[in-house]
Amino acid sequence: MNYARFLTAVSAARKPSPIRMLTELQQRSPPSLISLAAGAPNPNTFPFESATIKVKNGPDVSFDQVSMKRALQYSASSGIPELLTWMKNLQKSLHDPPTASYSPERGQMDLCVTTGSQEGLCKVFEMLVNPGDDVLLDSPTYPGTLAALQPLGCNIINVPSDQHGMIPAALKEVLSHWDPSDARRPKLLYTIPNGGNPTGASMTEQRKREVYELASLYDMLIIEDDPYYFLQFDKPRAPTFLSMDVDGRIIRTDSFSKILSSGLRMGFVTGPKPLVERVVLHVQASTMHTSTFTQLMVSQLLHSWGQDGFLQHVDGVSEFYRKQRDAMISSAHKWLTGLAKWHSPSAGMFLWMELMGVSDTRQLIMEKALEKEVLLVPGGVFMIDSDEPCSHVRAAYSLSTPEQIDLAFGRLAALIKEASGFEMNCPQK
Ligand code: 09M
Repeated sequence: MNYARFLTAVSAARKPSPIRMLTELQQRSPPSLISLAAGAPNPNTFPFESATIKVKNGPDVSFDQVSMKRALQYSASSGIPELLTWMKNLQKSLHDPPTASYSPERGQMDLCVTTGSQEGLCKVFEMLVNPGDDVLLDSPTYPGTLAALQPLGCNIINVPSDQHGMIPAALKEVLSHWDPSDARRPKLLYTIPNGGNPTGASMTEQRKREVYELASLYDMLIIEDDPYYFLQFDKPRAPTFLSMDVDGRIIRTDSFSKILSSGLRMGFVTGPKPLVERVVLHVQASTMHTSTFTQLMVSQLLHSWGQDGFLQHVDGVSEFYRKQRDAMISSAHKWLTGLAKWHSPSAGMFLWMELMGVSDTRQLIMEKALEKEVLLVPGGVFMIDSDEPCSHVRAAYSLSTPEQIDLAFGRLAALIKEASGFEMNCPQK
């Protein structure tokens, strides 16, 4: 693949910092090396000495005086080596990416740590999107994506989707406006393949294969934003775009937010080396690196669990959300039959509902819902054009108990009855 074709001028102009290169060299050298090179502070002056973090059902994560000094110091922009190695092995065993054995120029699988997948996504978009570029995605989508993309001045094109995500035939139809050799054809497609935010939709393997084939035909990159990968309720988990990536055109963002901690802010970008390197250069120029302390904390945990322990943990997490999903669906049947329409999600944390007789949910939620003590996200915030009326809402089943969910849907039912009755009496609305 010719990766240079995809880069913005800003990304192509990024150069490694000579000082950071020396620092990284030093970190790989024996302790006998005397370095007067790095401008790192002396950790002996720092106030923190050691730490022990209790882990549920497992050995403590502990920092003695030596490891604490490392945790409090600058580290490599791509991530600490032992965490990168652990994650690379995980990606290989979960996705077996064809690119793992490629040469770097052909798009060898590489990986870097980011401060949440949001940082990865934002930097990937800034690497690839020029003003005026066409970017394809299936709307409604995650507002954090729109917030990162829209200021870049691109033209976002919606690819129709249903409860199984992006529809390949619809993508084919959208792409038919260009010849596969047209220099102005779209370069980029973004999708959330599992437990989509906000729709809860999950793509089938067949759809992914068809979308990948179209991306190959038009030589597009695919951004696979998959924070809900481990929150799939049916096993085996669906094969990922990364697992199909014979060309080296997949950039995958993973997140620890839904399985280890959202506040620690840790995510990963996996993709072709020439592109991951550009993301790392951007990290180097902005945050420098994700917190060394949190990386070491997570790395210690993962090494003590091993892959089996990690997979056991995420299975427990997905089992929790499956029960929450079941509770929400059963309350939806009880209270919202005839008032709303929905598809039961097979992954993630969200139920996407169309409220019948409500043409736009924004006013309903912003003004009336609080009065009734129930809060949901109005669907408009997930749309490319947020001013378009939208009759959907997003309900998260992550935080509330089944009892609270039931109570909330009772309140929502009263709200819909009131609002739809009102709309029927006011046909001009
Ligand atoms: N709501 C997300 N989604 C969200 C949300 C959030 C505060 C976050 C998709 O933590 P990260 O950076 O790894 O996750 C970013 C991310 C990327 N991609 C599809 C996501 O859903 C996180 C944070 C308050 C509300 C939030 O509502 O949906």
